[in-house]
Amino acid sequence: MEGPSAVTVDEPSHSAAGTTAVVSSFRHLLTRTGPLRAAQGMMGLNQTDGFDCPSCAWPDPEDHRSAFEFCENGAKALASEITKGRVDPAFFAKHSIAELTTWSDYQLDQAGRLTHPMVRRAGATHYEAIGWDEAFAFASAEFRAMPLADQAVFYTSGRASNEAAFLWQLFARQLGTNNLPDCSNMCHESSGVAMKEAVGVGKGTVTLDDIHHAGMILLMGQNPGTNHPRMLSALQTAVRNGAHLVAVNPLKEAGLLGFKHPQEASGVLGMSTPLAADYLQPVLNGDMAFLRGMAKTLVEDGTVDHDFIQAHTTGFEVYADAVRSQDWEELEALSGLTRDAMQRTAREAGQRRNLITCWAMGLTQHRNSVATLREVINVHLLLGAIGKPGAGLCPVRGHSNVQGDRTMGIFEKMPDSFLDSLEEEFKFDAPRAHGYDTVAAIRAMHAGKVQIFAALGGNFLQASPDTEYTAEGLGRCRLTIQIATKLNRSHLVTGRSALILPCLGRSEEDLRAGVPQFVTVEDSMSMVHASRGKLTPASPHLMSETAIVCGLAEAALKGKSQAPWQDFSNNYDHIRDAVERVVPDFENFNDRVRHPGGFRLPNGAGRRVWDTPSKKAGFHTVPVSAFQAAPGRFVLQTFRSHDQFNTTIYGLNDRYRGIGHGRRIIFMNPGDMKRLGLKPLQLVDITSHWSDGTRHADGFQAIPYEMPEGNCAAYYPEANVLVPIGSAAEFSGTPTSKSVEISIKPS
Ligand SMILES: Nc1nc2c(c(=O)[nH]1)N[C@H]1C(S)=C(S)[C@@H](COP(=O)(O)OP(=O)(O)OC[C@H]3O[C@@H](n4cnc5c(=O)[nH]c(N)nc54)[C@H](O)[C@@H]3O)O[C@H]1N2
Ligand SMILES: Nc1nc2c(c(=O)[nH]1)N[C@H]1C(S)=C(S)[C@@H](COP(=O)(O)OP(=O)(O)OC[C@H]3O[C@@H](n4cnc5c(=O)[nH]c(N)nc54)[C@H](O)[C@@H]3O)O[C@H]1N2
Ligand SMILES: [Mo]
Repeated sequence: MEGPSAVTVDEPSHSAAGTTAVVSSFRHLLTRTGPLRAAQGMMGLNQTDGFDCPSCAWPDPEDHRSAFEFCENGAKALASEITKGRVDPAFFAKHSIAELTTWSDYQLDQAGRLTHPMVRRAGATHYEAIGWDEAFAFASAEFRAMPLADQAVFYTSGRASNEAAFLWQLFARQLGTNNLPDCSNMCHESSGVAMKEAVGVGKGTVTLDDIHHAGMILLMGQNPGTNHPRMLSALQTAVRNGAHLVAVNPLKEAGLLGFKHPQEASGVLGMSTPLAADYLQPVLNGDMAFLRGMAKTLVEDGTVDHDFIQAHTTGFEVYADAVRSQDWEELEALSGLTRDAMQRTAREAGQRRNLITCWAMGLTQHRNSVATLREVINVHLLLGAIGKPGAGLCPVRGHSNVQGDRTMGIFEKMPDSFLDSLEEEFKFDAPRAHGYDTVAAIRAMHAGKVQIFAALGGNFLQASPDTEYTAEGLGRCRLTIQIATKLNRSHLVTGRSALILPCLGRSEEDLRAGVPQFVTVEDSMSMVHASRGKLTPASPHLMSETAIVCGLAEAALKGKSQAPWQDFSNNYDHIRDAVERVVPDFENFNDRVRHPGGFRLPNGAGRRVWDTPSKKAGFHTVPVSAFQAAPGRFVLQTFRSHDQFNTTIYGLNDRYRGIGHGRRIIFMNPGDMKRLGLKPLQLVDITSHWSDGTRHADGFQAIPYEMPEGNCAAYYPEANVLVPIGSAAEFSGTPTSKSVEISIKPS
């Protein structure tokens, strides 16, 4: 049941997981598939001879995997993939595209798995079935008719395997374009930019063992109870080993407060391990000021690590001067936190030394995100808390293989060294001009500069900012191609013609010429390992992502490419051999990845080797900033409920926050609601404000929730219509999904 009258509100929880989570996992699996398939699926999840969980990128423990190495939300992701429902040619004959656009994202996901390649011919009201060869020929005719290679855009979502991603970027570059936007542009791009500049590597520097042995962990802008539930057992171990956890989040999130381990007796009995020893609630985007306050304390107390700073860094003096002259009133006003809170946190870190900072979208999706993350790094450099056991930087990645896709070359501006190796391996001239990132791609589509939009997974329309603007852009393409497992809104808002190319999911057996294949992925801590699907595919007509990319590329590049697409398609070892020759650090790839658990890619900063122009780690000094709304307006963040994976909506509840049966909700500070004269659950209309005009989302229900005054929260993707296309983070281009200026009025 959906709709305003159905929504229920309860007290938020004070801890995450426990047996309720286990019950919820089984319920999702059993209601969506048969008991046998559910059991088979769960047995394969995250085992060394099984498949990688299709949910988040948190790493698997190396030594002590339990028989059920998964979490509630991993089980939901699996249930959504192995569901009984089927979206087949009869489904498309029954439902016109116009009709399907009226379905909610939840209903679209519930419809089930795509079974056949489908085509929407120009002017058609319905999709119709098409054979694979004909589909490849259809696409290839459009590619060949396209005047310029840069009129094609190749999007990638972070669930694609390394093998599929490597071939996808090869296809794009052999066609002649670097237009390779990906979900990372909307996700951790700010982390990559800040870290690459400061410490020479765009990836996290810690291992799971470091987390277990940290002295102190700062958890900033992240909701692990929902989005990285397996992280909670690592945090529990850290706490038991004596770590001091500090949560920094405008909202009190259950998973940061406590954890009931579902596989321990105490957890089953409902006893929770307290996690955060200190819980700080800054205003949205107040983090940079908070971190500057920590830095000021460390510098003024003289508790910085002078030896480390001397040996390993540049820019300390300028930075130290700036933090000394910074006044506390400004930091308090911008962060919404007290001087005492900043000093307390800094002094704890100064004593414990071994600091790990974990962060996710609460830090990366703001205008000043790169500067904020440089401030995280500044604090670590002051403490020498990087490149030693139990200390370092931990951007917690989203999609299960988003980090691997980037390693494989999914990036609109790969370095020349990569392009040189690619050219040598495949004997062609790789394009050198940078391509479009996500926002640039949307703008180009809107301006009519894109003829073909092709997506390797994902839901570009719903994930992107400014839904209506993006929809108009997609509508201006000649052809849109979607390689996907499940039906979503990006399949319904199409170019003049459209293809849906249905692929195998992670959990499904991938046979090529009768031989089972496996693929590889890289997790948030740079572990590369194999993933082998086990289950019978949802339909005999599905192809693997890898084989689909080969089919498309071979047809579209005929005469232009000497790459052995057939060999790649028949045996993925050939792809890995090519990766080994092109991508650094993949020596003996095929051998090493066959070892249980795989191997870890080296990380310079993790060993205090700085791959920066100065060969040192860099302090960064810029004025403190925070996004503030005009008087009478609010700052809105768009975030995830407990029942979704990005744009895939598994259910309509948000259990830990106490919300049932609804998603068109805006969480508000209770005092703000009073001032606007709003009652709980009252309907409101929201307007967002940006220099290029206003955007509207009507009929949201206001719910009082403990958070700083002036701040609000609403669910992604429902609130994406409000995120302005023009509002992107400086230096990383990430849409500012966590700081949208809005006004609210009763409906
Ligand atoms: N089950 C499930 N798992 C997922 C996903 C999913 O949708 N569902 N998505 C995956 C993906 S792609 C990603 S990127 C990750 C996302 O993981 P998260 O980043 O945890 O996801 P969000 O829901 O966007 O949560 C943002 C959190 O940051 C806080 N926050 C917002 N703004 C600020 C701020 O300015 N400062 C601070 N300090 N905190 C702030 C919010 O209150 C919220 O707790 O999860 C991954 N895992
Ligand atoms: N307002 C707002 N917008 C956001 C965010 C936010 O916090 N707020 N978060 C951003 C973030 S962090 C991210 S990562 C992006 C996510 O952006 P995307 O990665 O584009 O979106 P997803 O919802 O993860 O994609 C789901 C679709 O992927 C397809 N799929 C699932 N599994 C597979 C598979 O194995 N293979 C293939 N080929 N397809 C598959 C299914 O068809 C499914 O419908 O959204 C961003 N957008
Ligand atoms: Mo993400």
